[in-house]
Parts: sequence; structure tokens; C-alpha cells
Amino acid sequence: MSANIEIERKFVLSPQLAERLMTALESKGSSFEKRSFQKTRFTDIYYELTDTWTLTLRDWWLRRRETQWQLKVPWGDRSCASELDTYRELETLTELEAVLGWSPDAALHHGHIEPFAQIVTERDTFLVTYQGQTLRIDLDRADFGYAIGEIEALVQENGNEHEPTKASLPTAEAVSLAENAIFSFAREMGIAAPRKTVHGKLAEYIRRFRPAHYAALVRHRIFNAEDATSSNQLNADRNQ
Ligand code: V4E
Repeated sequence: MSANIEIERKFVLSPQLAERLMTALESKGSSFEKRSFQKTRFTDIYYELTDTWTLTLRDWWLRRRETQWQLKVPWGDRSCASELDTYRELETLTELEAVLGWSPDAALHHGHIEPFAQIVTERDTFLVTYQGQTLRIDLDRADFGYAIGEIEALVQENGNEHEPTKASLPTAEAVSLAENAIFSFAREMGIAAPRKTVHGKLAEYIRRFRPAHYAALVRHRIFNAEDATSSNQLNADRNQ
């Protein structure tokens, strides 16, 4: 089984930065080649084992995006304070069932899993070629009043199906190249390094609406303790 490794740098999306990025990404004669632009709207429903936080306390994130089941599990041994998120992204039922050991449809049908968050996102996506890499820039607005940007690269894993979170060397080299491209693209776009970890939409949703779950994730070092009191972070960041 070989899945995609997703390497992602999140940034706080102030209205000013969103406008500046839109202009830069639409302009010609830059160091990157714009390949496409797309607007989408989708609903994610996140699931946990019923009455437990078993999956999320392992940093496993099971969701249904519209009709498709997806699972993210950590790749490598990055600390939760890292500026980059690196996850294996599993999207076929065969992959999901191999890693989970059960079928999400059957688990839902029998009440073994239950939803704990629902988020509707409006997303502007730019695909660019930069330093030989395809980068994806997502500008997201979530329905609970949170906006965030992401620069993301995908690397095809040369996987070891028995150790789903273990890094293999060629994959590690490809991930390292992708990381460099992401950092350098962010610098060129004038996206400042955040002073604190930037919450993804779900992390922020849990912080706002599921405080006990959030506290457990901080205790288990899935989320960073420094962020426990942060809000939208617009004021704490320089992307204004
Ligand atoms: C919570 C989480 C993950 C679930 C997906 O999170 P999110 O970034 O909100 O989703 P989205 O819509 O951007 O997914 P995409 O379309 O890019 O696939 S994946 C990783 N985490 C963990 C996590 C963490 N440990 N710490 C912080 C600050 N954020 C997220």
C-alpha cells in the first residue's frame, strides 16, 4: 500500500493577506507558474469511537468529506510545535480498513463511531509549480467564523504497509525537498513565520466547542499547550 504524504504549512489568513495573495497568485512573471484556480464548498464530519477519544488521542483523524471517508495519520516523528504538519492521507476504503482494522461504514452502522464535529468550508485553491514542485495553496473560510490558509505539497510514499507511520529514506528525501519549497514559497509571498502554532480548522473548532476534548489533546501533547489560550490569533500574527 502506498499513500500520499501531505506536508502542510498553515498560516493565519487576515483579509489583507488574502487580498495580497490573490493578487500575487493571479499576477504573471513570478517565480512560479500558476496551473489552476478552483472554488469549492464542502462539509467535513469528523468521527471518534463512541464515548472515547481513542483515535484523536493517537493523532488519527477520521472524517467523511461529503461522501468520501478519509483518514489522516501522522508521518515521521515531528513534534506538535513544528511549523509543518506531515500526515499520511488515506482515501480509499481498502487503505482505511487496513490501517483502522475495521470498516468505517460498518462501524457507523453499528454505532461504534459517532460524529464529534461538522465543518463547512468555502475554499479557494491555487495550484502552482514552484522549484519543480506542485504546491497547492488553499484559502479556507469555515462556517464557524475562522479563516486559515495552507500551503501544501503531496509526496507519493514508497511505503511499508506494516509500519504506517515509519519513514522510508527516498520518501524522507522527497518530503525534505517539499518542505524547502513550502518555506521558500511562503517567504516569497511575504507570509510571516507565526509566533505560535497556527490551529487548523478542526483544532480551532475543538478548542472553541469541545473544551474537555481539547484539554485531553493538550495533555496528550497532540495539541501544543502554548496554544491553549489562543483565539483566532489574528492579533498575534504579523500577516495583517
Ligand atoms: C486536527 C488535525 C487534522 C484534521 C484535519 O484538520 P484541518 O487542517 O482542520 O483540515 P483541512 O480541511 O485543512 O484538511 P485538508 O483539506 O488540508 O486535508 S490533520 C492534523 N491535525 C492535527 C493538528 C495538530 N496536531 N495541531 C494543530 C495546531 N492543528 C492540527
